[in-house]
Amino acid sequence: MSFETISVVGLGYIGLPTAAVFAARKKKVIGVDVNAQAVATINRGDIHIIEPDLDIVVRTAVTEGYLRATTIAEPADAFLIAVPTPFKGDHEPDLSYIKAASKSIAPVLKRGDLVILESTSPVGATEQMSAWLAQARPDLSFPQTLGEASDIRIAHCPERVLPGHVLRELIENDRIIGGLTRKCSEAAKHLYQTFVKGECIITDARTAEMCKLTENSFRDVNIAFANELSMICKKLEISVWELIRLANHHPRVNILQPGPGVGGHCIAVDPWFIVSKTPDDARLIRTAREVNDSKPTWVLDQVRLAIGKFLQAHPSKTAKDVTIACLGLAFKPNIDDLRESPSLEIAVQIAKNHPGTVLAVEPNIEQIPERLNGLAALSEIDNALSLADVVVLLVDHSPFKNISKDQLSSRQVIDTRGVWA
Ligand code: SAJ
Repeated sequence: MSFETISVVGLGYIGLPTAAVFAARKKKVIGVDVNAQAVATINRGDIHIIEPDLDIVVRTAVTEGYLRATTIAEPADAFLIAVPTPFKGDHEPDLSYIKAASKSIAPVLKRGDLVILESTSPVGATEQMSAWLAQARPDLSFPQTLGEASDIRIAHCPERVLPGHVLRELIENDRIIGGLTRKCSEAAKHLYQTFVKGECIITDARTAEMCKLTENSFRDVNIAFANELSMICKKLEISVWELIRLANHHPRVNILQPGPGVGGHCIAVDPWFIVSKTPDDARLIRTAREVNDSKPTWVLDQVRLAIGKFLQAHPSKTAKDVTIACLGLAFKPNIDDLRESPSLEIAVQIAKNHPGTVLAVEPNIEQIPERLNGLAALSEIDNALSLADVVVLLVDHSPFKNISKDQLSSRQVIDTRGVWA
């Protein structure tokens, strides 16, 4: 079993780093993406996404000739599919990108090839992908019909890396590998051992699919618990930050931190893949999603209350005279990633509804996001604080931790992250 040429389909936040680490192990890597601009960028040795150190690894891989990108699939010994799996309609998983990726590689598949689905997927998606491939290539045999003797090997190996730490986690994390047969799993394990230093653990495809969904649902449920506590504590006039700190002194309690809601592409999406398959049973998982999704609305209520309090203390002023500073727009601390960010959503809603000035502070970006353009101004921390009557802290970026009590005094402060608690 040898994999000399590896094709990675989908060159985004997971596919590109994965392609780059294979290339760094001197494998010939063909990256495939439908985005011609991204392909051109990569072939120049540049990157189109933001991830620490990825630019250096990609540049080296391209310059040394190990990584090349293209819009049309080419023959390879192994194919890794790392395309998005968003949801559509009422939180139903959208597998259309996996279907399109399967169609794109089917014509170049040959006997002995390995196809791995890396995209986070609902249970059954790997079997579905295999069925799509079989449909497109009736001349080849697949595990669902020929088992261990099949021409093509199929496995699911979910990515589990943390944005911002992708290159380290890709190498160090353990991998769960679920083949449609044992031989499929063994082949995939052999491939990942090219660069993975963590353990490569074999299971079946459905368990591997569910494992990834379970990890992110576990985190979502735990964040929902913290978020629910924050709303309860507000009513009971208790500091949730102190409460959690104290409760976590118990040797078997480890509560996560409340925030303005759950953002990003993963934790706010994946639990729905469990709910949509088993709606009657996944009650806690669904409720956790609803609790976390409702948190931005709760924060907006707190902002309204704070404006009210400010106006009560300044009877000569109207809402038009109130300046609000929103601190942080990213979906989590110390990154510039605004995708599915509850903080950005809250800032947009404030800016749309507040008749006075709204200042957005986001130290990790240089341009006001499109959704805030014309509604709010991007401002430096000190400037925003000197002008603000109401301060809404939305992300615990490191620079916000240095803000002094003086800079906040006589302002209404909503600290959704407990930075100044
Ligand atoms: N958050 C809180 N409170 C907390 C922790 C997180 O409100 O105590 C919020 C964050 O602010 C953010 C959201 O949750 O808005 C998600 O952030 P995160 O750091 O928990 O996770 P992601 O989405 O960046 O990455 C997750 C990781 N999964 C787990 O930790 C179980 C990562 O390992 C996965 O690879 C990734 O999802 C993925 O791609 O699925």
